[in-house]
Amino acid sequence: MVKNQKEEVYGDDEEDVPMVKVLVLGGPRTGKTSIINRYCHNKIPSNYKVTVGVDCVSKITVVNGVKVELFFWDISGQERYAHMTRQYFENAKGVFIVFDVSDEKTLEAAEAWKAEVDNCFPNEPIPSILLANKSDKILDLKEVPYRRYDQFCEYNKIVKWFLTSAMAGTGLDESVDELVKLIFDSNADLAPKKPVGFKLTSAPQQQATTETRKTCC
Ligand SMILES: Nc1nc2c(ncn2[C@@H]2O[C@H](COP(=O)(O)OP(=O)(O)OP(=O)(O)O)[C@@H](O)[C@H]2O)c(=O)[nH]1
Ligand SMILES: [Mg+2]
Repeated sequence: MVKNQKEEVYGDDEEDVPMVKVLVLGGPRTGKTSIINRYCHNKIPSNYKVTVGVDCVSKITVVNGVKVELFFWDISGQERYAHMTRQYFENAKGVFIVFDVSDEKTLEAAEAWKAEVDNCFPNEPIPSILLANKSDKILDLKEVPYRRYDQFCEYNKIVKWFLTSAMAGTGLDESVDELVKLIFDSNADLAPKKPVGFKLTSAPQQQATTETRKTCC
């Protein structure tokens, strides 16, 4: 028999769900599109298909018990689209900067992208996290220069970095959770509100905590 149980409801009303724009930036072929597709659709990366300009994918998820709709803006790393992509920075609340941990040269592009973000938001820095992607290509994780990436983040005013693999699906939930928490910390209007009440639900929980939707803000 399925018993009823109490569950705290935070922003359960569809209208209460905060919408949060997250930029995903970095050099070409570092895995930005793959990360988004893996996180939002659990799709395993396959052949490279360049992102033409920008794309946007959204997903509703729950962080700290709060429902939030994340809009991932996938910005092409190709220089040839640079003239059109910067305008999409507006109203972003958080940033992922991606590099390929198996090709350290891509850190240079990561630094340049972070500088672009800083130019765009000179007065109110927005939370930024570095994703060291393609970690599945590293045979021995002891080879990862942890200290160097810490210093890179410190120097470029990036809060934290995570090892991720769109291929293996690792590090993605953790990095998204962390970014959303940082966004809540720096945006009082988005931060979790007090519970509005209680709702009777069936146990065990059968509802998925995430939904996906492809649309733009
Ligand atoms: N091994 C491995 N390959 C990956 C991973 N993530 C992405 N790739 C591969 O890397 C290539 C580039 O991935 P994309 O996600 O298209 O790269 P992107 O950063 O969006 O590239 P642009 O759109 O040109 O800016 C593809 O062939 C992916 O299959 C990963 O975590 N591990
Ligand atoms: Mg892409």
